[in-house]
Amino acid sequence: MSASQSKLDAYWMPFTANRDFKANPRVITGASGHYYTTSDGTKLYDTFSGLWTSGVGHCHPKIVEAVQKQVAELDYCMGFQVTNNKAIELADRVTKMAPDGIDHCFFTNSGSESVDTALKIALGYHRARGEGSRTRLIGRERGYHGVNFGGMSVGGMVPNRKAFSANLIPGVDHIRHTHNPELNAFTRGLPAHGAELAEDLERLCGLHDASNIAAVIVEPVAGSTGVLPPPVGYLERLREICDQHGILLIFDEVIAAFGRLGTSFGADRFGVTPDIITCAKGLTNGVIPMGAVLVRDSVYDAFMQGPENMVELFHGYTYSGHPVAAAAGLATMDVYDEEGTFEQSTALEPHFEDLLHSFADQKHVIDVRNIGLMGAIEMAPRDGAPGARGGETHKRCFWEENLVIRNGMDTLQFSPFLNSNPDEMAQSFASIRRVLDSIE
Ligand code: PXG
Ligand code: PLP
Repeated sequence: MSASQSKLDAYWMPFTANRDFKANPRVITGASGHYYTTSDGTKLYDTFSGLWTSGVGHCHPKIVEAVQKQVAELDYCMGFQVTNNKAIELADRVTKMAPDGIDHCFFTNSGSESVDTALKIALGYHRARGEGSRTRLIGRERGYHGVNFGGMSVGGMVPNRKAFSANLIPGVDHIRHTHNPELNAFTRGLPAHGAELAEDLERLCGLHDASNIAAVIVEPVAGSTGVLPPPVGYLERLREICDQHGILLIFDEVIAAFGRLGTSFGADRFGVTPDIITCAKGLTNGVIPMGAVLVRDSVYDAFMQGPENMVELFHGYTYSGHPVAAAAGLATMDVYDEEGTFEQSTALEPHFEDLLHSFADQKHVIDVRNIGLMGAIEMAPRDGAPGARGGETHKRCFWEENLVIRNGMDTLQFSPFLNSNPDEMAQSFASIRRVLDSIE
């Protein structure tokens, strides 16, 4: 083992095949705009804008400057019983962007923490209103809600759950996922078939009685499990059923929020307003870890009862509302406004869609899906070796085409920069085509 390899051995990498990676590491040492650089100075185009995080590009000068200034001015301050000016400003800013009636914001440090916070808020809300029997939480198959125990339990990603099966939180059910390639393969935008799958929520109301159900959590577009846009009418129907039965609807917008769908929130794109929105990633352009849970007034107000000297929600993180993260968030919101980032995203969508769907007749490709600047090209798995084709594509793009792409098994996922240059975007897909042309 070389010296540099043994040093690498200390680092247990997240969601990575560690031994395979360490045999031939792919290490990034810098970034600027739409490119990463490696230690030998190679520039790599980033087709995933970080990990769905960095919509306005890496090391954006305005955000870098705001973070540098803030860290020298107020590095940290406790968030319990006192707070800082930047957290206050960011909560105000983000709730003003949110759909009408969603006027309160609780800060976390990640998407996973946002999800677990949202689930606790949902349970606390019903209890505060005297409906403490509402304890059941409903997720959806093929949902991803992070890796903490609550989010993993309502999530529907089998590999993430299977090793922890006996320890998932109790009282959770799942409605069926909406992915139906037999009817919907190669759809541009929202699939026509599947709105009726929302009725699965009615089935669970019938099974448990709605008086026992607290909340339903879904991603408006399932991201990590391969970009699954909601069927036409599906989210509307979920909203109706929730209203009918007093169930809270949570949209997990860790990916969808902040321009990924061309709007401030996925809720705006689909015209369906949930009761709670979770977000992270684009909140700070990925520069400093931060997440948030945005709630309707009626949810917040339910907690603001009882003696005024008492803590209303026994929950919070050491770094909730961290001033440096909040400063990064404020600068990110400034950039979104000043550069018209969400309009840029909307303008790029047809170009991105055409590029993706030009792979429809590529060998191995069995489906192409997209909405906003979220896209997926799904390849058939090799016989007896699921994931091998996608993994090889990832590595060959990196080594041969100087391109960072993301694969989930044999599905290539794309999260282009919201301010991508259309020519660079086209070149990145030409590189991927060269690789796919020669892959078995
Ligand atoms: N909810 C959703 C909808 C997400 O997409 C999380 C929660 C968890 O966020 P944190 O910040 O705790 O990771 C996410 C995160 C992928 C990929 O390949 C997506 C995520 C994370 C890792 C990989 O699509 N999304
Ligand atoms: N574990 C211990 C021993 C702690 O003292 C704390 C916080 O004070 C935590 C875990 C939670 O850490 P955080 O607030 O950063 O999530």
